[in-house]
Amino acid sequence: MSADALAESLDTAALEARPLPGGGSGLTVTAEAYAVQEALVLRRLARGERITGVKLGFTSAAKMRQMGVADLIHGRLTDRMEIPDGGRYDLSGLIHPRVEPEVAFLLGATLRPGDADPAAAVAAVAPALEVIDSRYDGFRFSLPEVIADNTSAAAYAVGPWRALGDLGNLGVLLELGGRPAEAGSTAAILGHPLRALAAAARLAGPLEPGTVILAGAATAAVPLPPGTCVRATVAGLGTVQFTTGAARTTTGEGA
Ligand code: OOG
Ligand code: MG
Repeated sequence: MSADALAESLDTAALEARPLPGGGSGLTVTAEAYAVQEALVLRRLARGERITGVKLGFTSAAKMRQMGVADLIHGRLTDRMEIPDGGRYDLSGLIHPRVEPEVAFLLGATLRPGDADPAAAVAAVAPALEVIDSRYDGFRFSLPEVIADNTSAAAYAVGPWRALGDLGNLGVLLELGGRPAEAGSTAAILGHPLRALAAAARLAGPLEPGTVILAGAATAAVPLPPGTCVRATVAGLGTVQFTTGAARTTTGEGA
């Protein structure tokens, strides 16, 4: 299948909340997978969406273990994916959403591949939540397939921005309905979240001022239930939260 045809099938799977079988794409080459991702993102832009940032995936051992892959990947974020901090997020159009706690960077200057001091381009940092919703049945996919699927990106929320301080080893807590679901440390993100910044520059740069960069989940992702307050706290950085609305009405999930 051509990149455009694969992008169309992933786009339709997302729009209709009907997953595709993983392993069926025939994709094996990373560069081809990114070409599909680009075609998929272009379809969103053609619908009037605007790129807001970049996300990294599989920057922590917890995520690599959970998903059975071992390579850094990157995807694009758009304005349609934004959930306001403290807001409500409707699950009805989703397949099998999961949520994970992250750290977000906001660029104040252009970040270029190979920049000696990527932190110098950072205007602010914040706790973040990412919602992922693989367009493949049961979240089962090859690495090229998840790249093509814009790295499972579905939505994200960012807490209050604050000046960049030492992010090396901050406690990370994910709570669902007031109960702890996952706990970890920012050190799980490539050993230090600033490494994710350098990786974003290398893989997706140059990145313009105003770009949001999600550094990748510090813990495994957990299923996102309806009618629940979801909160991530990063010690010293603060808290971000949203409340989920209705679940989808049709079933599309695999075993
Ligand atoms: C892919 C997305 C990975 C992260 O933070 O590691 C990711 C997936 O797990 O389906 O966003
Ligand atoms: Mg993520």
